[in-house]
Amino acid sequence: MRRPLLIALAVAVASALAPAAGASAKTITYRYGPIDVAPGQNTIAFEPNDLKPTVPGYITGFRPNLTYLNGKVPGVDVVHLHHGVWIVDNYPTYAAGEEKTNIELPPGYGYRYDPGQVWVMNHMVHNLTPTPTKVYLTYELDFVPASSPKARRLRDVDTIWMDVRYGNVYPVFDALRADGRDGRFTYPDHDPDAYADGFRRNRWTIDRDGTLVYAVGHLHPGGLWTDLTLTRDGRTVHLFRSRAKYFEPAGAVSWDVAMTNTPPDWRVAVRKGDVLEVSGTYDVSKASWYESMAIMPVAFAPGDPSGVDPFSGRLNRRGVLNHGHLPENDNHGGGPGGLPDPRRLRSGTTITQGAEVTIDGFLYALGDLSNPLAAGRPPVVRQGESITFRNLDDAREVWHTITACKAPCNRRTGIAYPIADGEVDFDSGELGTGPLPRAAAAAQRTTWQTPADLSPGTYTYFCRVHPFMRGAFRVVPR
Ligand SMILES: [Cu+2]
Repeated sequence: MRRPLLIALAVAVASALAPAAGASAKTITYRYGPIDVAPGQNTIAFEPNDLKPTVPGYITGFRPNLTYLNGKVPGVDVVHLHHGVWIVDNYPTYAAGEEKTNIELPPGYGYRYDPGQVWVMNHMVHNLTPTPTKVYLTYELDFVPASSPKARRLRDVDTIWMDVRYGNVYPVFDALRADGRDGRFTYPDHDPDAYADGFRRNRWTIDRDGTLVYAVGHLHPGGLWTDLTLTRDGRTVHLFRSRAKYFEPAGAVSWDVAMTNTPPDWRVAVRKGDVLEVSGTYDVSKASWYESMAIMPVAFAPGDPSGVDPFSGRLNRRGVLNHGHLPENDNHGGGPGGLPDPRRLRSGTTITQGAEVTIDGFLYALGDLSNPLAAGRPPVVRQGESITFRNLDDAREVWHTITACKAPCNRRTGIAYPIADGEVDFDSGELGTGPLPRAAAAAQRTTWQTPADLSPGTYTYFCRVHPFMRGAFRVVPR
């Protein structure tokens, strides 16, 4: 039932470095790394991972985190685990994003583990600052060795990786204010081009009878929920909505969030031929969200007859909050900062058509709000013309964006500020190049032109990758 990942993975022979598991259930903690995090890093890595149990058994729980070398958890506004996926024999099996969801299978189930499995660590650690650092990716496994009496009472589960962009190394979509309905945007429903190639990436056809026992969603800031449905003989039933619970005071705008997972008694009887489908819904009333995700791994117990028929039985659909507020999400930002209001700055250089503004050393060459000199004044462009931005930091594999944010866009950086809430939406994508899949987040170009149809006014922007980077430009009448 496992679908191969549509990417080539470097396969390495795993050697056992992990502590041996004893005869009874236990918790094992692994520290993967240290990972060298370059200034501004936002790259995707696939690396062999030997940090796994040495004996066969079952994994019943999985809790990921990110720490500095001294064990301290970094602030999410400084360095964060954009995602970590534990790929087992070429199939994504355990995963975490910045919301740090824990997997806790209901009693009686376990992911079957064998030391012969080839594990690959797919991680994307994002450094939001120009300062290099080192981190560990940590994970705690609840492990039941096969030799333990408890193991005999466990049923096997497999992961069904439900993802609205399944098969993409970097499975993202944009949730834009302009595409929403009443402030909400659902992917794929609200994007007519979502599956223009005919591949319904958000669907999976069940290939054996069994029972679904656990599911939890993964979203990015702005995300509200993921939905899982099942279709049989033309009838569709809703199975579960994994909701984002925001601790963030400003609402659905940051990583200060936890998802709900299925309740412990959620058991869905499925038959061969049933079609599962996932979607993700974002709040686009406050901002546009670029490079968003909607993923919902499901634990499936093949052959398990204990589920209830989702069409006729009583299914408990009430979600359980996966965890509480995390202290590393405390810097919300948005307070008064030291930057000027660019609307009050004198005009800078007039850009003639074709001239470029470079980005070098995390600085916009013209109009950077942190630059107190004349070059910090907003460059000027005539209505109908464009400014071309070029990212020179690409040479160091640092990628930047020019993303509209509401003026003055000069307040203190935090996990909830700034956001893509400009008067008019514009976004350059991550300006950069590089080898795939490592550089999949990069737009594979280093330049971008401002829209030529902007009305006169001062436009403020930030870098989505490094939100402390702020800038402005000015459009004047012809
Ligand atoms: Cu940047």
